[in-house]
Amino acid sequence: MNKKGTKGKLITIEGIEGVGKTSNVNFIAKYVQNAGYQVIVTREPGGTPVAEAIRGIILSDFDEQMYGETELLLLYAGRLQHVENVIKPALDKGQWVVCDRFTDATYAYQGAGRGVAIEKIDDLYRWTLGDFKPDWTILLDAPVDLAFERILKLRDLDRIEREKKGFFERIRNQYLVMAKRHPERYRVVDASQSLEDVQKVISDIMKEIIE
Ligand code: Z5A
Repeated sequence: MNKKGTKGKLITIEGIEGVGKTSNVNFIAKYVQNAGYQVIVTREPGGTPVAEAIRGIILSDFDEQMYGETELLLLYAGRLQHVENVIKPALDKGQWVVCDRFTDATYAYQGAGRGVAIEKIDDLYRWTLGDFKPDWTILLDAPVDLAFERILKLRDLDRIEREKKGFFERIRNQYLVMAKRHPERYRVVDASQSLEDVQKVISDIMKEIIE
């Protein structure tokens, strides 16, 4: 519990690569902090030493095909470590947690992107996390071409990012479907605007979340 006598809340930030998740996690955390709460920023895949090592495997190139199901199992091994060792203890202490990607990324990337059956993802979710879920999810949405234009100015693409455009179109679409399905926790931001404008919209959302 925090000073206000409440448990913390989990805010996840989602979207395809290049939409500005990393650019906005600290902005969101600052907002929470200014409202008087302690906050931690974390990410997936990753967030603990074991989960960061698993992230290394997920994003690396191997001279062997990696199946969508393999990615799924690796992601959930890391996620269990992350939720049990970092996220839940922080929430129990009353801290807020801002996480760059979380469970919805698996439905988007491994489900819609790789074509892994949703039932398999649901089963693993239930088995590892039960009914644990984010309190709020901020989806940064932008066209695939624009998002990749931003990324390509910065760095080389990793194993997953070298997939074809259709892969990312399916992922973007799946995120929008989930946002429609869960309006109580999703807020969608048009991430094709300038960073300043994106952050104005995020501030309005944070106001709603905090109050
Ligand atoms: N993955 C998965 O498959 N399944 C899962 O369940 C999970 C993850 C959890 C993790 O990569 C990979 O793991 C990811 C999905 C997969 N795919 N791949 N590969 P990551 O954690 O490194 O995530 P990422 O999406 O690749 O991060 P990113 O490349 O850092 O993108 P971003 O965080 O959304 O964008 P950014 O770094 O904040 O911004 C990119 C550039 O755009 C930068 O120069 C900014 O200054 C600029 N930017 C940001 N916003 C704007 C606006 N509004 N206007 C102009 N320029 C902007």
